[in-house]
Amino acid sequence: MIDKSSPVPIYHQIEEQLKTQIEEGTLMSDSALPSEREYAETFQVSRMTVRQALNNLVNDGFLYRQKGRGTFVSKQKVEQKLLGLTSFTEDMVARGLSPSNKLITFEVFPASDRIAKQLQIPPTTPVYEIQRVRLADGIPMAIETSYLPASLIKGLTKEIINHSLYNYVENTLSLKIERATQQLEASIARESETKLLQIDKGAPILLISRTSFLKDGTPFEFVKSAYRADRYKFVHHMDR
Ligand code: 16G
Repeated sequence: MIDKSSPVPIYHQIEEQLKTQIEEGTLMSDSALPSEREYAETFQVSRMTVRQALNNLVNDGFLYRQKGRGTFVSKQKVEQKLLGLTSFTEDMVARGLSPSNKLITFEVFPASDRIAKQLQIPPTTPVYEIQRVRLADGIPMAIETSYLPASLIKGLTKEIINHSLYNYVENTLSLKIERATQQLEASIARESETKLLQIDKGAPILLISRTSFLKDGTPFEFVKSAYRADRYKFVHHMDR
């Protein structure tokens, strides 16, 4: 399995093999890896070489270590294509994952200047503030805080928001969602976020702000989301 005459360093060949096994599911997420000694015997290489390969895979997020317990396979990230304008519910269902929500805040309040500007409404216009933890197969993926003009997105309830906002907007209110502009930046989890996302303080997160518009050009939502960087990656395609 290892080609010692290859110009590719042996630790790199081991890394590639383990990555393939992770991607193909031969090495399942959260399963314990064989010991360095076992790998050294299997690959007929030194333990130092195995350690170097495993260290690199830990640093790249493919594996994680637990003190006194060993090395384990990380969960694969959810790949989000930045192509169409889709909802969280649609994205998860398309991947065969089961979406759920944990509602944190559901209020109506007068829009601040900043939110009014994003939604192109006069300041103090009533807006919903809805904060949800969004989960996939029971694992928290993101905290999403949405602001929606109350006079436009009429009749929202906690029950509706516990399912899909976009489904309600399109199928019940019969409004046509057309486009959105989105910003994506890196950050570090704050105390309040670590609890909701079940991650360590200082863990990396991806911050997204999105303003979405109806067909007639009216902004109907301004959303700020914090995604777990260990569980999510964004992929986009570019034509030239
Ligand atoms: C996505 C959108 C969010 C939208 C939500 C609706 C991003 C960054 N955000 O999470 O803007 O409000 O979907 O989801 O993609 P729902 O229909 O499942 O409630």
